[in-house]
Amino acid sequence: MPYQLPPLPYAYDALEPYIDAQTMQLHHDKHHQAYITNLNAALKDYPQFDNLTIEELLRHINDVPEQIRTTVRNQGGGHANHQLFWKILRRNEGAQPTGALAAAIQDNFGSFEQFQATFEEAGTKHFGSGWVFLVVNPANGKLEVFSRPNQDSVLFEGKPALLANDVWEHAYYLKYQNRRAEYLHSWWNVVDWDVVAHRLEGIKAGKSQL
Ligand code: MN3
Repeated sequence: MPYQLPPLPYAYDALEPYIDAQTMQLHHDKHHQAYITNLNAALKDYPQFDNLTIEELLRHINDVPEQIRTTVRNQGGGHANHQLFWKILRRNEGAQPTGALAAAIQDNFGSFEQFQATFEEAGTKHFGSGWVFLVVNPANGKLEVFSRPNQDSVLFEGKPALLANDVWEHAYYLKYQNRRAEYLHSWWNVVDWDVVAHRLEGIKAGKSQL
């Protein structure tokens, strides 16, 4: 099978108390696995895509045959979004961005606090399931915050993500129930700013974006 679930790079309880262990276990082992299983099933009879990374596949979503394009879009987007999500999480003990990342956030949003407010608002106001992203717009190098529905990937629009938060109910409902805004606010405690800073360097250097 071309795509496999990467192991979670830390224990299920590593993000407690902000994200609970049961949510992490279900989210990684069941939800993320399901996107991969369904993606592989959709691609089973299309060996021409066997050697593509998930990033290459999504960047060229319009080359995928129409019969399976919607499935690849949803399930492949789900795989890519979750792969990014696990990578940028770590209990940060109140740390904030530093260096070039902090400067870029300040330049684009005025302050770290304003950036956080913009990101939380995008997540709170997003109707239904989806994701909130912080991306680099390759056209002008500016940082942008926006939400996208379902499992849409920012790779479809060629905008590499610095970070992303999952606002599907499966990401927070066990602990936060209907309180999505509280989840979004609490989530800042588990963003690994070192990884995000490293991603910004990589994006500027034109490296892989997943
Ligand atoms: Mn999810």
